[in-house]
Amino acid sequence: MTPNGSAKPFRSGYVGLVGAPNVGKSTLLNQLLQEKISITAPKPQTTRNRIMGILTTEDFQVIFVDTPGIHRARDQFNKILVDTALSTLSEVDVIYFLVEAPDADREINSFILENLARVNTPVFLVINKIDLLPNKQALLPLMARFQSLHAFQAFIPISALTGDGVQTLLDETIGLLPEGPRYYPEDYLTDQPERFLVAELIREKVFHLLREEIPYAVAVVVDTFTEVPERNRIDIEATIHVEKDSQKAILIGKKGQMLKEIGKQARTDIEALLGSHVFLGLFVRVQKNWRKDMRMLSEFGYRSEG
Ligand SMILES: Nc1nc2c(ncn2[C@@H]2O[C@H](COP(=O)(O)OP(=O)(O)OP(=O)(O)O)[C@@H](O)[C@H]2O)c(=O)[nH]1
Ligand SMILES: [Mg+2]
Repeated sequence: MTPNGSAKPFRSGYVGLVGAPNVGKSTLLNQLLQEKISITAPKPQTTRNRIMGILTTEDFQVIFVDTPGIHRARDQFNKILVDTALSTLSEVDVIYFLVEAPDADREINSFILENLARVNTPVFLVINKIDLLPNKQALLPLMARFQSLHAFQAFIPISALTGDGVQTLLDETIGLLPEGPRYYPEDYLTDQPERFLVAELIREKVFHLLREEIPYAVAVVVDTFTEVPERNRIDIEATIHVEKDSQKAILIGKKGQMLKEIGKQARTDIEALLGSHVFLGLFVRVQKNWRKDMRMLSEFGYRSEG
């Protein structure tokens, strides 16, 4: 018997979301799931881990895998991010290669295409951010160019932000999934533990509120997570690690204003995620050059999965 109890075969499989930084991979994951699983920001290299979002219905289960943006990595830390994304390609049933409609011809795309050519997996060219196109006619030459570069399964224009085209993308995807089991219980949304999601929401606020190098120098770790059922509250303490004293000063801000704002915005999102009141205590710590320290990288949850 299939998990849906009918003669119709249950389909399941993995879909990898890859592309250059900032093209909207995480926004698309959240749109597909109608939940905020993966953090987003108008800056490159927001996502640092492989993040699964699980969509289950009576007839199928799709496990979408969000990945860090693929770019020319110049240091060890960024190489780990790119490896995490590239290793996903060989482990999924379907690939979404995302480009942004207003700026599709990014130099890095040729490198991504080289890697797509190595796997025998159907690839959708997902042309995102079509809400920014004043004239949809611009899609035609874009598709013609990409058509000559890879044997894509299909071209699907979407707006991950508004949801336009996303149902079509999903429908086309299900048709390609193999018959298979339900890998995760039906109420599972992600494989990530709550602590990770909480740390990510704090990191997202740093991306939104601070400029230049600060978001890149930040790693967030949840130190304690304590449920206080009699008060219907969860007490969370988290540390924001930075690389230099000067960054710590900026993160805390004048009279602690910046840290307070990060905490306020993060708490709103964390309460929505956990469905509970939250007490959030934030600490800032200098961990000199953590991005160059393999031990710290691994402690903060960044490791090459390649
Ligand atoms: N106008 C518009 N903006 C979008 C759309 N999709 C994503 N964005 C915006 O583009 C920016 C980057 O989105 P992300 O989802 O963080 O991009 P990403 O590809 O996950 O980026 P990295 O994790 O850094 O690789 C954010 O400011 C999003 O709000 C879209 O369809 N239309
Ligand atoms: Mg992302």
